Amino acid sequence: MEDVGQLRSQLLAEIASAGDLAALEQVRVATLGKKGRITELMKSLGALAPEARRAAGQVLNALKTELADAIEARRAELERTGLETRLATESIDATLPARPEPAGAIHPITQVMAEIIAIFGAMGFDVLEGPDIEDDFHNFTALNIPPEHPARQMHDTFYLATAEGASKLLRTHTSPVQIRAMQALKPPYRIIAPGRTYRCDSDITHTPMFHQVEGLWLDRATHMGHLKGCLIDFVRRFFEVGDVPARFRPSFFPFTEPSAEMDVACAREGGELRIGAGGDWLEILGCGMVHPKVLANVGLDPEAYQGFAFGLGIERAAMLKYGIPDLRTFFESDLRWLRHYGFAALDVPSLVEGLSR
Ligand code: 2U9
Repeated sequence: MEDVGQLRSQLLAEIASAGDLAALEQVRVATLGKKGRITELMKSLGALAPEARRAAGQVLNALKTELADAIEARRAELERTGLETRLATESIDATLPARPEPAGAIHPITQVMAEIIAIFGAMGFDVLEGPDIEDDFHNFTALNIPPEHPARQMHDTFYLATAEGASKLLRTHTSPVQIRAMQALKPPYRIIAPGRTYRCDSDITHTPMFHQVEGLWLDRATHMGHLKGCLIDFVRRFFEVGDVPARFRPSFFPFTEPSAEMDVACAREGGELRIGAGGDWLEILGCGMVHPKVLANVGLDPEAYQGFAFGLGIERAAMLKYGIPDLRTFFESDLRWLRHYGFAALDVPSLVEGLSR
């Protein structure tokens, strides 16, 4: 017991003199750890006679508790003085400016979509959105593309498996947005539908997901002249050219009659494309007068209403305007590409009331 008294004084002194948390931990392990002094003593109790074992056990247990408490108290003290030291010696300069955030960039798709919306918005078009997952009626049938129509092959469609059997699909164009609008609204209206579209197609000039803006102007007497004026105005503003020779080439779409593709004059000079003048033509978009059958399909009287529609690919528009050579890079998520072709946030499109006015 005398030895125990001495050991107690010694260990309490070691605990009190531990100068930091690491030194205290060393003392704890050497005292109460698996091979610590107290632990070893506890193990040696087995050799004693039962009476002596009980008495010594009580003393050692009390000592163990006392030492554990002392270690805890010292730990709390060291933590508190450590914090006080840091508060006394370290300082924060609250007047320093914030570190600059890594600057993000607006993706060219987002930028061009905003530019197109700004131009048509200024002409009085409203922006509408619809679901990416569509049904056969809104994506095909209502647009005068019945089940066996060869035009369905123009759209390599992603079909979704459904329990009901009625197939759902990823919209192959944004036209179903206009169909939904025509079912819900009473003409006259001017609407554009920008958004993601999907076709099962993948090569240098096709990605399975791409973006379109389609437009629809429906009234009682909207005609081909309105179509031409509106789209020529759009092209001038979008490409920021004062004037641009344009031509409307007859074409075919099941949902428009007549249908046309719009070309603008351009010049190709040493790999550079200049839009607005020159001896070459560049296809920009498709358009036409809404087919009477499409009007009838949504319950409108084709004798009472008529209007024009158009559609253009946003990636293609971005490539032409900003000289981006490869379609697939739009979706590779390469930050170096985005830093090169992206736009600063709040970079207002130099548009709407810009050069062409
Ligand atoms: C309704 C009626 C008519 C939308 C139109 C086009 C012509 C067209 C293509 C351009 C490039 C799609 O992205 S692209 O491959 N679009 O050429 N789109 S007319 O006509 C409509 C739409 C909705 C109710």
